[in-house]
Amino acid sequence: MMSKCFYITTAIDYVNGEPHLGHAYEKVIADVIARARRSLGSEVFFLTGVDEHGQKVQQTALAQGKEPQAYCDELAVTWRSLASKLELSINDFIRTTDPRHKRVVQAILSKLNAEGHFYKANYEGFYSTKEETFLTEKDRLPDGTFPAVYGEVTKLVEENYYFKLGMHQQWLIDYIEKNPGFIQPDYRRNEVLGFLRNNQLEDLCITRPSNRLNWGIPVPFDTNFVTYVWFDALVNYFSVPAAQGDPAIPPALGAQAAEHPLSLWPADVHVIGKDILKFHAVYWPIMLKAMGAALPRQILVHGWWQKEGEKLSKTTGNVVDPIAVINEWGLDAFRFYVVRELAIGPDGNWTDAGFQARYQSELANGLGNLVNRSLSMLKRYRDGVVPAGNDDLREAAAKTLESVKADFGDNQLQAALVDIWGLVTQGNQYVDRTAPFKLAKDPAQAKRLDEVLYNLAETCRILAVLLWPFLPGTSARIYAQLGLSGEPDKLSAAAWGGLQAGHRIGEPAALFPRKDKPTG
Ligand code: ME8
Repeated sequence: MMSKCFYITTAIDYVNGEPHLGHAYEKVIADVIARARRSLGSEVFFLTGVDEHGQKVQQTALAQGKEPQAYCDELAVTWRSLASKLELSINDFIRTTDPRHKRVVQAILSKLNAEGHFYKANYEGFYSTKEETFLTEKDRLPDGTFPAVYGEVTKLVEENYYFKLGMHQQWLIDYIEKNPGFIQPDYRRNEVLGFLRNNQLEDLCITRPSNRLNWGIPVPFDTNFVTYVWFDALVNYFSVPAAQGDPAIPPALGAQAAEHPLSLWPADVHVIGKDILKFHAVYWPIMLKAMGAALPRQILVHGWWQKEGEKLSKTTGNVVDPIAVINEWGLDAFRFYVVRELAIGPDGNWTDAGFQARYQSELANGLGNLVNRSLSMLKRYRDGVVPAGNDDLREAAAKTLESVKADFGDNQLQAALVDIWGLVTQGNQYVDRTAPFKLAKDPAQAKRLDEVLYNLAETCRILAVLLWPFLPGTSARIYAQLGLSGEPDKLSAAAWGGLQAGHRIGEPAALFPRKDKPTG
């Protein structure tokens, strides 16, 4: 029997955008969730990728004298390398120009068209190329202009296909009301409900005439049109399961035969930013309903980052380059800061001073110091050989494990780090309280020193296991310094008493070297 994977996705980034802190943050939180679920024992499928079609890509490619496909191929390399720089444990990387994706979009369009979900109509109005969206009089500012976010707005008259979205409005309201976990956090769910209750849902224009835009997926039943970018992009979550031969996806929706089919759909979590909530919480569920497919179990909405209290902006130079931070401070310092600083939901503010303060106090002086002094003392006083077991810190470790387990189940990543650092602090306080350096001077205290050294080494081992989803590199280094083989990737290994008397540890080394200079 094929068991259902825990299937988690991120938004697919616009390929022509600049990879920045916000993109890296979203991918890191999704990676931590994916690893946390693996640590809990689930089989996980983690998907990310890039969104490649649309007018902006077509225009920029043309301006650079390139074919859009060649232009996208170059950019996709940058995005893939960001994914590897962040050590994302992804199982696949989708590009919306992949043939496996295009055929699923086309299969869905054909089926929905055959079943009467579309109609053709004339549209007359305003269009923002920058946001790839139609605007109405309601979008104008009091002075009659359109907000700057829309860029240049042009007047258009054109014929297009429309998807009958409006008729599903009440169904969607009922669904969201009955399924409180569907959109999280709660205030985002309330925002969607408020929008749906107070506005008449308009039908969705799902095509663009190919004489205006040809960088898109051709509409299979009318080649004068290409597919609207969002109807194309959202389907990525579905086209990968279809390509993996998922039995939940019927052939009419593009399922392919696969030698080793995977059971993925419905997605367990779509991780997205707050700006694309409407697309995921309104359009996507209605598309799936029309397709006769199950809805994703959760849309998990994160907030937006600023830097030093200002909007991230390439033009003003107010940016955080995740790659530069990682090169200077290490990947785990970056992963730690973003997850510890910001819960999934509210907006966040990156400050260089805050980053350095957390590095110094929580990583270097907190975790790094605990592991380094615990293992160095074991090396110095007992030649690196683990003494017989003792239970001073057993209860503290067990309590931490229970809270972390619960946090993982609720995707409460920041809370899990707070809980784990509770144990780090207890470990450091235990060193101060028991003063092993004094015990070592008194031969009559040899047994007590054994007990203390055991508690410290075992706590370090458990910390490695608890930290694996967040700081996989650090966690592997702690394991190696403890002389343990294998990966600390299963939470079940965090039960007290794993270190055996007589085991010889490896070489202690600083996990987070002290840094005195500011970020550049
Ligand atoms: O919207 N802080 O792509 P995108 C946090 N292609 N997150 C941020 C952010 C910030 N300052 N800026 C952007 C798209 N993001 C579409 C998605 S999904 C089927 C198609 C997040 O490259 C943003 O909220 O503009 C989104 O979730 C992701 O980065 C990609 O944004």
